[in-house]
Amino acid sequence: MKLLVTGGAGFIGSNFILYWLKKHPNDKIVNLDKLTYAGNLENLKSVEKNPNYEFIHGDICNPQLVNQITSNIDVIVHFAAESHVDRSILDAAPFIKTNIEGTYVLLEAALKNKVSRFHHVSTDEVFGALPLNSKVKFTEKTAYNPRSPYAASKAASDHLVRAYQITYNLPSTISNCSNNFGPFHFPEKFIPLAITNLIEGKKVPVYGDGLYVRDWLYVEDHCRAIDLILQKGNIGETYFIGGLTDDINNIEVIKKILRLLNKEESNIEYVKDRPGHDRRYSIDWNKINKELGWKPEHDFDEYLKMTIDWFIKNQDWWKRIKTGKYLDYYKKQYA
Ligand code: NAD
Ligand code: TDX
Repeated sequence: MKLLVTGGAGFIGSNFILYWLKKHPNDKIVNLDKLTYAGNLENLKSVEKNPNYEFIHGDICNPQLVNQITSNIDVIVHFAAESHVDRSILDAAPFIKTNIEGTYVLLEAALKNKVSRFHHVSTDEVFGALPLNSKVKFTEKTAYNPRSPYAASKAASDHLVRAYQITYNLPSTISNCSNNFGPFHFPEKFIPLAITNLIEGKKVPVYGDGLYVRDWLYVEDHCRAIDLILQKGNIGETYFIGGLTDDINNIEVIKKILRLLNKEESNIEYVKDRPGHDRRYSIDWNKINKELGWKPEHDFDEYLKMTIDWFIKNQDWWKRIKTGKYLDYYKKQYA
């Protein structure tokens, strides 16, 4: 089988490529990535010489390029996106372009070249915010209610994928997952930002009251779920992928990281809240469990520790990122 992975130099895409080549060593992967600030080929050093792996530097918004690459592809796994909520609040334009137009370009090429599967990687953020102190979870039947430019652009891309499936019979599947964490996580996101700031002797910026709740999913569990959806998932279906945390808020997450790094709570710095900050996400992953037999396997505490160890061992990786334009962004965001 030959897969086109878009955004394969990003956090989840690179973890997926490493996972796939290990699990399915006879498959071929083409990685199409624009190498924006979030794309990093260092993540893929261990496979760059693998004859079954090919990297193409390019933009998913380029129809000629995408059409040409897709001509001999069986399966598309679409990760490429602008992915950081705070950046979408500073400037929504690249989110509209890549997440909406880029998905449209890929869908057209998938249709034209008759791929056997288009798998779209989406997020729980498209469903908006749940109240605190409730047991309500997002399910595959929850109505869309995106509240940030990022979430709105991902919602639009989900709608396009579904429309192409219904209107043109494009064989597609969608997964909406919760917050991933693990190796190669870009240090603008909460957990890697906290770990790397603390290692550098800096404080951790916590938005608002810090009582915001996310569902945390170890990235390898996510990759395994996509694998199952590709093997056994039903065309036209959406599957939710969630983790093992049970309503843990940002302050609790930080306190765990502080403990594991032997740091004081005085390293928490409350800063201005994110506009439109979604209070709580919680994912019901019963459908994928019942229909495909998937469940998350990586315990949060254990894999948070593993992730911290990874960041301690791979300081060159993130220290090279936390320079230049990253610092300009950091200054603007946390001014
Ligand atoms: P990321 O920001 O780490 O990586 C995105 C990758 O896409 C980068 O390599 C970037 O260079 C590439 N890219 C961006 N624009 C492109 C373009 N126009 N053409 C080609 N490549 C382009 O993102 P991530 O955290 O790995 O997220 C991957 C996907 O998973 C996204 O679609 C995101 O919405 C979704 N998702 C992420 C999470 C999470 O917790 N990180 C949770 C749910 C869903
Ligand atoms: O400095 C920070 N301080 C802080 O308190 C940052 C960067 C975040 N936060 C809070 C905001 C959220 O409540 O931490 C929580 C997690 O924030 P992010 O890491 O920015 O993730 P989130 O906004 O939840 O979105 C993530 O999960 C869903 C990914 O970035 C998205 O790509 C994915 O769709």
